[in-house]
Amino acid sequence: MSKKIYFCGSISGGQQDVDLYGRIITQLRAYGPVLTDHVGKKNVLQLEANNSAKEIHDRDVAWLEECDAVVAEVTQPSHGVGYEVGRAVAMKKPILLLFRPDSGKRPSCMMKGADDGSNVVFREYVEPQVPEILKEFLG
Ligand code: 6K6
Repeated sequence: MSKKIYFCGSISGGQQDVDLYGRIITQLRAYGPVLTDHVGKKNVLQLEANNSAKEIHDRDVAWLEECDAVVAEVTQPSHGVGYEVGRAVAMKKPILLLFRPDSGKRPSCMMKGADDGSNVVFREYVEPQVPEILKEFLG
């Protein structure tokens, strides 16, 4: 069954992982439309330049309401991603939080600790594991 997927990844928090986001989004498309595929594009700031912060916020919250599942790459800390995950938890959406320990970063307890063993899943991973992790979560 096709699912509408909301992908979260850092933009203002730093775009160093944008190519990885793009590769994850490409794999997510096998499960359904990705509402936020601009997050995986290097030129997202140009693509969104005609939208105000208010327009982006309100559109993204509406997409969160609309989606069937949220996948967030949380290795690169980002206020926006943390906010989206918090809103999605409150909406009781199925949420997959992906974190790369080999980044040398420490995961936020508010991401790792959000794992409830059912609706919210926090997964440490290396990139070759992405297909099996997505299959388990969305398949
Ligand atoms: C235009 C001018 C300045 O910034 C822009 C474009 N900004 C955004 N466009 C689209 N989505 C955004 C933008 N800023 C944040 N988001 C949403 O929050 C995305 O869905 C990301 O998952 C997340 C990134 O948050 P930050 O705090 O790292 O930007």
